Amino acid sequence: MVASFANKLDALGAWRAGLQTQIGELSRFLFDHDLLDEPASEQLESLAQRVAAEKLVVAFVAEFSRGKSELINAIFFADTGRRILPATPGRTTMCPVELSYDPDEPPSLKLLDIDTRLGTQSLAELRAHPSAWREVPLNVRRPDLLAEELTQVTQTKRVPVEAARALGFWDDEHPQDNPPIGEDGLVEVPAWRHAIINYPHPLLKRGLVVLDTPGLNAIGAEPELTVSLLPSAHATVFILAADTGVTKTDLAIWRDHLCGQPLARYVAINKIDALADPLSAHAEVEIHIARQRAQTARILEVPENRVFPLSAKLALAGRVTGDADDLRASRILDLEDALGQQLLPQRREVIEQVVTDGLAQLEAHVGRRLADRRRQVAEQLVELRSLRGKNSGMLAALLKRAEAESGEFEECIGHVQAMRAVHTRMLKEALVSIGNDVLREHTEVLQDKLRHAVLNLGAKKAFSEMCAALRQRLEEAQRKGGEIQEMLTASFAKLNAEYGFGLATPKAPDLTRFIRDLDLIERNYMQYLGLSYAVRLSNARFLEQFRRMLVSKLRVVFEGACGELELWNKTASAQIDSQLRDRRRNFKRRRESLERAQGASQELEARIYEVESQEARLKQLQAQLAARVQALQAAAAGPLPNVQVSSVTIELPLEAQPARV
Ligand SMILES: Nc1nc2c(ncn2[C@@H]2O[C@H](COP(=O)(O)OP(=O)(O)OP(=O)(O)O)[C@@H](O)[C@H]2O)c(=O)[nH]1
Ligand SMILES: [Mg+2]
Repeated sequence: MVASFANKLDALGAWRAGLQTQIGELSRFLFDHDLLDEPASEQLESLAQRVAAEKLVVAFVAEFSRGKSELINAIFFADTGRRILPATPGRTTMCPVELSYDPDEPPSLKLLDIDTRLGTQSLAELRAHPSAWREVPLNVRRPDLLAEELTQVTQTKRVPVEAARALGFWDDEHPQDNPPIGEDGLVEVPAWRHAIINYPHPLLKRGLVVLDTPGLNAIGAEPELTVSLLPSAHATVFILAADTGVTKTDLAIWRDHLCGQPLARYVAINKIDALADPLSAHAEVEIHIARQRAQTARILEVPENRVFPLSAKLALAGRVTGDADDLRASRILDLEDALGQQLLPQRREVIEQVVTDGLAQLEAHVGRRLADRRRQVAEQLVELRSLRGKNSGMLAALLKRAEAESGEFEECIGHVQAMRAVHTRMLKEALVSIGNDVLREHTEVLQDKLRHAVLNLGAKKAFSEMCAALRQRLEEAQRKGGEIQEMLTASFAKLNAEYGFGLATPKAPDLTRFIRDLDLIERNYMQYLGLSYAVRLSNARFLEQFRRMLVSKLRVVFEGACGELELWNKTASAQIDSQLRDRRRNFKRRRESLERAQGASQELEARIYEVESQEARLKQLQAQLAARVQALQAAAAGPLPNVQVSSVTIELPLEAQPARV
């Protein structure tokens, strides 16, 4: 059988877990051999974090009732033996639902009250405040209770029109989209703004995040969903229904939210089972499906091989009851295969690059330390061997010389301190150009311009001007990093020549990754500044939320760039500390050797033997390090392991449940 998406994702997860184990082992190895200094430890930690944090976000987007929740149930939750996410006719999922797994927290459903929209805090900010969420523990061992608990994502409440307007669910300009007013004078609005399900599914454990969305064209859709969550998803599955075709509202959602996105887009034409007709031959239905597929591809302007006619209902039923015919007829494997074959290799490449870059940095840093230690030991050996056969007068003279040299060496401290002062000042200047204040300043200017733009005509221009200015700041920081590198190269050359250091400047810091991230944010946010959003942007609260969302996105980029620059500098200057320590230790050893050699000649031989074995050990250590780095690199570049389908099951024992869909 062709491996399903779940199966492939599991393989990616297993591969990543393997990388994490190897990173942990490498860290222990360095620690055991006194090579895990602060920069090395930070480099490894950041590598481990990036490998672990690489999430794969797949969003399911569609008009209401197209079968998003049912499709998620069929792909991810069939092994619970029942329907887990509520999927019923009509509007069901009332707020965006994020399914993910954080092992530090118990399985739970977290719900954010819709009234938080009245404040200015963005969803990203509220995520950091656990008290803002209502937390419901989840019964993961009892699928029936679990499904019951999850029905809360469908909750609504009735409020006066005024409250609905304040929450963004009532728009006087588009009365046709407003919810009907009941006899009590109230209208129905969602009870929650966002839901997060923390669920120990093997795939979620391995970094998959699934985003189920409520029908998107509904007015009052969470702004953060449209400007932040969807654009940052790695893939979206857009769902149509075979019995309705591409409707006007489907098309509006596609154009407003998915068209032009630089992400992987898949289109599912769901509910093909509904086309079965006792009066038509099977072949006729097939022709109809093929025609609909071609038409959909043409209307949405996507390649036909990205359009998948399927039946989520048959797929779920087939998987739950084990009916292979139903599963085959559902055609769900075609979509799962495409997701697995196109999406996962992409994610894998990103992680491989992270590992390659991280290892290159680490190897350069640790390799330099080891090479320097070897050089020291070699010099010591030359000196010790030259002592053979020397009389005590000569030894005393050598001892005196060693002491004098040690004194001269200590004079380097003044130079090192002077260089440090310059270095600190330059680094501070580089960091200031991409600090938080700069970000705040620029976004406030943007907000001001947006507020005053007539019908937001100048919004796009103001936004792209801000992005250009921020890009310049990053480029400036990059240039300043280059200047620091030049300064360090000159100072290191001087210290090496005058005091016998073996300092080498690491390769200049590279901030292009952050410039690329900024470009992506620019592309994603740009579409929300067009005329169709003008009305919403003229609302002060929406504008403030927009700014906060933007700032939190930009902050990640700028803080990342600051962190990279700081780590680079730390790595460069940590060399001095470790070499100072090594040099001092060496002088001390030299003195001890000479004192010992003054005693008996066996002592000198014992010392030579000791240093020789030290040299052999260092050589061995270098080889071991190279082998470990190579193994990790090979693992990162290697094929994904073969994982059996059976591993994609819930690990917690489920109580026997009758199969029920
Ligand atoms: N016949 C048929 N019905 C389906 C299929 N998939 C979903 N449905 C039905 O369509 C209805 C809506 O499905 P949901 O999964 O709730 O749709 P949704 O897109 O999540 O809708 P909202 O949550 O309201 O945005 C339910 O009654 C499902 O049983 C399918 O493949 N075939
Ligand atoms: Mg739903």
